[in-house]
Parts: sequence; C-alpha cells; structure tokens
Amino acid sequence: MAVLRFLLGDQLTRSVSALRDLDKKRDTVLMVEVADETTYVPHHPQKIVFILSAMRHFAEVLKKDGINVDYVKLDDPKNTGSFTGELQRALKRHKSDSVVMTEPGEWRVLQMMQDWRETLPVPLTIGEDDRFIASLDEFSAWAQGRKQLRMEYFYRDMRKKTGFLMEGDDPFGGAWNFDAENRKALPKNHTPPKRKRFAPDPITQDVIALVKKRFDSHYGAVEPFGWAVTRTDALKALDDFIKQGMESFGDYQDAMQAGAPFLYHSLISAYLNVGLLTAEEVCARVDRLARDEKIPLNAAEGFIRQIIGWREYVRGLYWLKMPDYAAANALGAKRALPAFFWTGKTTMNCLHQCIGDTLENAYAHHIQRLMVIGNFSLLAGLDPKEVQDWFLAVYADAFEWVELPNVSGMALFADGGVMASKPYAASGAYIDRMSDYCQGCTYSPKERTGSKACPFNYLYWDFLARNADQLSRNPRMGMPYKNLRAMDEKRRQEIARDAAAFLKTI
Ligand code: FAD
Ligand code: DLZ
Ligand code: SF4
Repeated sequence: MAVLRFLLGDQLTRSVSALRDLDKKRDTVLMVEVADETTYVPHHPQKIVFILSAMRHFAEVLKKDGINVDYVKLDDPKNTGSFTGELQRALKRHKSDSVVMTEPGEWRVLQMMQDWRETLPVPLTIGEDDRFIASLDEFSAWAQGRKQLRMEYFYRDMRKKTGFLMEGDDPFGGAWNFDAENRKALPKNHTPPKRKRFAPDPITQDVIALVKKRFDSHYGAVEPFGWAVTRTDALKALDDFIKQGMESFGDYQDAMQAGAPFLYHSLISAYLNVGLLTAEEVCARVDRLARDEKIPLNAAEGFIRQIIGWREYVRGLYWLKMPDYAAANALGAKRALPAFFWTGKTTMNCLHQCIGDTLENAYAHHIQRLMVIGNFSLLAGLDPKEVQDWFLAVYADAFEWVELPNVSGMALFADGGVMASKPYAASGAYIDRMSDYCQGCTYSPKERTGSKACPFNYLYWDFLARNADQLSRNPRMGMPYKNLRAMDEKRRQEIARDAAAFLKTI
C-alpha cells in the first residue's frame, strides 16, 4: 500500500499525524507552494517568505531522513496554483493507493478536503491534528451545556490535564492566575534587550527573490527578514526569549513603547502555528524553570496561560462555532477599513507606530493588536470582515483558527459576547498609561473633545452611545453607561459632533 502524504504549510512537525507510520520505501510526502494560498488574502511578504522557506527547509529535513519528498515550487511552470490541482497532478505522478492528511487549520481548507473525498480516484484519510493539548471533541464536551465559555475555567482544566504549574490538584504557588501583577508600564527611557534575529540562508534568499518578484503589490516590507525558518533556529529563538524576555514577560506584557516592537514577548507564535515548535515542549521548559525558581512565577504562569489557555481555547472555539462565526457582526459594524491600515500614514501616533511595526516586521504584540488596532476598529465601527482579512494578511502567525476568534470575538465583540464578557473598548487614557505613544502625538489624551482631543476619547463615548441597545444591559458595562448618562447634553452633542466629523475623514 503506497501512501501519498499531503502535508500543508502549517504542518511542519516531524510527529504530525500525516507522517506517522510512514513507510520510507513506498510512501511519498507531497508539499506544494500554490498561488491560491499565497493570495487568498494579500499576505505580508515576510509571511509568505516565512512559510515557503520553512516548507523548503522542512522538506530538506525529511529528505535527509531518507523520505521521498515530492516538492512543487511556486514558479514550477506546470504548477496549477491550487491544492486541488496539485494533489490531482501528484496522483498521476505516483502510483498511490491512498492519500493521508492531517486536519487543516482553516474551515476553507477542510471544505476542500471534504470535496476530495468525493472526487479523488483513491481514498483520503484525514487524521487528527494532535499537536494541540485539547482535542476538538474535548473542547466541545467542555463547552456543552455551559451558558458562558469563559477561558479561565477552560485554562484551569488544561493546567490539570497537563500538570503544568500544578502540585497535585492545586495550582503551584497557591493561585491559578497572577495577572494582577502583570500590568506594569515601562519605566521612562527604558532600553529593552536586542532580540535574536536570523540572517537569511541561501534557501531563504531564493524565496525572498521570488516573493519580491511575484508579490510586490502586497503591503509590508520583505526585508530585513529575521524570522527563524527551521526548528533548530526556532529553538534558538526560544532560548533567546528565556534568556532575555522571560523574566520581565509578566511585568511588561501589556506595555508598549515607540520603536520597540518586541519588548519582552516570546516571538514564537509563528513557530508554534506552523509546527516548528510544539506547545507542549515550550510550556514544559517554562514549567521546569519556574519550579527551579529560575524565573518569576507571575511570568511563567502568564506565559503558560497564553499557550495552554488562550491558544487552545481560541482553536476550540473556532471549530465549535464555524462556519457562522466568520459572518458574525453583533454590533452591525459596516465602515470600510481606512486606507492607512495598509500604510501606517495617520496622525494618530499609536496607530502609526503599531501599524508601522506590523508592516515592518509582520508582527505586533498582543496589546498593540488588541488595545490599539483592535480597539480603534471596534470604536470606529469597522466592518468585521474587512478587519479579519487585514489581520489574516499582515501577521506572520495568522491562520484563521487563531486570527478569527481573536479579531471577531476578542477585539470586535462581533460574536456578541461568546468570547469576551464585555467589549475591550478603551479611551486614550489606557494607551497613555501603557505606552509612550501619546508623547509623540498631535492629539492629547487629556482632551475629551475639540481639535486637539485624542480621537479615542470621543470615539469611546460615541461607541457607547451608538451601541447602547446592545451593551447598556451588560452588567460589566454598568459603570461606563452610568458615566455616559451623567454627562450633560452639551457634552454629549460635542462628542457626537467630533466623532462624526472624525469618522468622515477616515
Ligand atoms: P507572547 O506574548 O510571547 O505570548 C506567548 C504565546 O501565547 C504566543 O506565542 C501565542 O502562541 C500564545 N498566545 C498569546 N495570546 C494568544 C491569544 N489571544 N490567542 C492565541 N494564542 C495566544 N495570535 C496568533 O498566533 N495568530 C494570529 O493571527 C493572532 N491574531 C490576533 C489578533 C488580535 C486582534 C489579537 C488581539 C490577538 C491575536 N493573536 C494572534 C494573539 C496574540 O496577539 C499573538 O499570539 C501574540 O502577539 C504573538 O506574539 P508572541 O509570540 O510574542 O506572544
Ligand atoms: C499561508 C500559506 C501560504 C502563504 N502558502 C502556502 C503554500 O504555498 N502551501 C501550503 O501548503 N500552505 C501555505 N500556506 C498555509 C495554508 O494556507 C494553510 O495550510 C492553511 O491556512 C490551513 O491552515
Ligand atoms: Fe493614540 Fe490618542 Fe495617544 Fe495620540 S493621543 S497616541 S491618538 S491614544
């Protein structure tokens, strides 16, 4: 029985189910670079380089291990440009009795695979993606019958399941969550560490040249390219984080600084999402360091929570709620995405910095994504679909299973509160507290209305007023609505006037 093992670009893990029980003599691993995948949204050039180069390196690893690999490059003249076309073509090249795959990370690709079951000349087996800690069945069982799907409770179950930061049945250090210690702003004139980046080798240089030629209309800088594209380098990036970032990760997790895109973050999301690192191995390492008292517990717990909590939770939610989740628009937002999302050219310094970092590195950290770009999109009432497509395009770590719940559920409240108990809406005061952006801005976070006022301020109150029908009864929104009701009529009118005038300009 010869098996064609079709591996996708985010399945670059030696232990992935599609490679299990592989027979080196008879089986072939198929990997394809296809135009459809590189353009279904206008991916950031660094994201395309990262994925294609990581795929090419992974293919080399498999070949060195004596495995037959059939690798189709993007510029192969016979390349049909789609997964379907390349799979059909490959089946003509190989005498395969069946095709084996691992379930994909996107609903769109799963639909394609379901069709292949009907149309391929040989049977297709789709194995579980068991690189995650919770299986999809486990997540649905957890969600079943619950009124609210709060991450915190799911996270505690994952702590118990994995034993990370546990002492028997109790949380190590006496508490499940140390988030209250994790909201510090950076000291003034702080110099964060220089983070490890990786010089492109000849394989990556080839891909950079290809991407420059084929995707020059995509927004974002292709160089300098510093992402790891092999497991060996991804492990070095993890070492760098543990050496330079881990200790302060908790303290400064929510902080932002102009010109400092990486701060103390791990920068490993893209490596986890394509499979160069596994969640299990990363968390096991951090768990050990915390137990040996080499790193602070608030940092270790905060970090492990992001991975075995949030990351697993959003994946479970995505597959539980798709396909309807993608179309959710609970607040009826419909404004078009402003052009400055693609250029960073705006007088609002926080957005200019965060979008600028994104375009330069295909990366922004969580608070930049949530409390600056996401918050703005929420307050300005941007169309969720346009915002989703932007987030899916611009980040090296963006795959729909993780992007969609974060954008639609967490940032935009488009799911009506399935994921977040209240919208993450904030005025300029939050950004001023957590960053130095306002110091370099033409607007003032202290002014509430008028030409100098920070747009986040009047947009915040205008957002509450516009969405009072949906949000004012939310028990967690009691205080903001009380403050809105206490405002005099003149102030309310000024807010509505400034917000309308500003929204016209975008
Ligand atoms: P760190 O801050 O060092 O965190 C450690 C790890 O925790 C990350 O590598 C990541 O794997 C995981 N993690 C943290 N928060 C989340 C979360 N909310 N959901 C899932 N995993 C999390 N993450 C993606 O991987 N892909 C996306 O497309 C994506 N889109 C996002 C869109 C929005 C609007 C928001 C608010 C968040 C999004 N995130 C996404 C989550 C998070 O912002 C990134 O995982 C994180 O910034 C990656 O940087 P890092 O590796 O330095 O993370
Ligand atoms: C994102 C991406 C890109 C840009 N290119 C490819 C590709 O050429 N070949 C491939 O196998 N995968 C690619 N991917 C990742 C796929 O889109 C990914 O498998 C799906 O998003 C499912 O998670
Ligand atoms: Fe952003 Fe407002 Fe601060 Fe300017 S003043 S950086 S727009 S929060």
